[in-house]
Amino acid sequence: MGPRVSSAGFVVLVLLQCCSAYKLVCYYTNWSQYREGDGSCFPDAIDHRLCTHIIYSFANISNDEIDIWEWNDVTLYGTLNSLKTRNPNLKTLLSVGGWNFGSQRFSRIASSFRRRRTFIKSVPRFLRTHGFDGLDLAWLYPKLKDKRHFTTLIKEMKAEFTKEVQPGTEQLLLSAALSAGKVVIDSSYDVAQIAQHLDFMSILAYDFHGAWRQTTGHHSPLFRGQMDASPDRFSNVDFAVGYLLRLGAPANKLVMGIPTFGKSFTLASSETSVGAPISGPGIPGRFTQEPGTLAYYEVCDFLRRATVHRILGQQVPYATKGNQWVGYDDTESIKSKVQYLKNRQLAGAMVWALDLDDFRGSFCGQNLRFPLTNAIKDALAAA
Ligand SMILES: *[C@@H]1O[C@H](CO)[C@@H](O)[C@H](O)[C@H]1NC(C)=O
Ligand SMILES: CC(=O)N[C@H]1CO[C@H](CO)[C@@H](O)[C@@H]1O
Repeated sequence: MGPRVSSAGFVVLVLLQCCSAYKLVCYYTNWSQYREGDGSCFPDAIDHRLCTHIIYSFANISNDEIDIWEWNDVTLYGTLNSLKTRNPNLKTLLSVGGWNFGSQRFSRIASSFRRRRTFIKSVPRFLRTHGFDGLDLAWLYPKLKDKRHFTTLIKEMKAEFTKEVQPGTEQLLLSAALSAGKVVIDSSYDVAQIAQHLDFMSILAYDFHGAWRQTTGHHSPLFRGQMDASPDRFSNVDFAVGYLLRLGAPANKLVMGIPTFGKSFTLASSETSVGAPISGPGIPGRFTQEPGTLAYYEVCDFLRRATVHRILGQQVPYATKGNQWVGYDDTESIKSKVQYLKNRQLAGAMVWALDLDDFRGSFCGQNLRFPLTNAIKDALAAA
């Protein structure tokens, strides 16, 4: 009887892992360690049960080979990858590129056969040496002239991963971070082609609205706003997801980005609604120190004595206090977003970033660490 029970248990376990599981892909950023005081986040703060995939961002490329960025990256790679001893199902990826890296350097490597070879050859060795399970390409963003080379890079990288796999090791994973902006999608991605070679694709479904605009607006609305005129009708999660699907991205490879940060503005008048005039970005958060962006834990601080509104059609909240306005996500908007991605039968959710969530559980109440990421996890697991 014993063996029968355990083999039945085994079957159930395999089934659970195989088909019902949504991905929860979580980014960790290498520079969060430098935030002051309680803002400083090291990989050992990460709950090993929270995510299915953790992506360390970012790695550099030097002499056309993948390379560390920070002096202590190798130590942090080790800390991150040691989470896998406590959760053997956890996968870790290393993301290469990012905003500071810039598009031009990627372009130079991807467009030259020789440089591309050098880069691709350097990746499996580097990932294996440091204990990663895969690579995430964060080329932000390829331009029209790079479109073909981006596809080639992905295709050849995948071929290298396929060739590299040894008995007893799993094949390295390959993912990419994709813009959710229609203009970039149109010019930069051969969606159906790249999808074939990627294990999953993360849509950066946020930053739709920022201080470059003259008015307030939410940066990651689920749906189009009532007042959104022509170009703005593309600036929402629903459009981006639908568009990528129409262009041939298989739903089961699309991972929908959910931000654990807000975008803030300084109001130019006493008007505080969506579409109110602004004079610039919001004042920097105490820890993240970046005008116009607040970590969720800084939003929680802001919410004390602030007025909270929900943008009904868009299913996201914003808060105002004095001349400050911030659009952000909370556990309620996350429920709507996760329900949405389930209805669309997507592969799961991506979080940017673990270190912007209330990772200490000391700012947002309830004593719960990672409240937003946990909300995503719970919503994904709910029937
Ligand atoms: C990244 O690589 C480039 C090219 O080799 C190099 O100039 C730069 O200093 C590197 N950045 C860091 C932070 O190491
Ligand atoms: C690619 C990237 O953004 N790397 C960052 C790692 O952290 C340092 C801060 O110490 C940033 O300067 C780098 O830009």
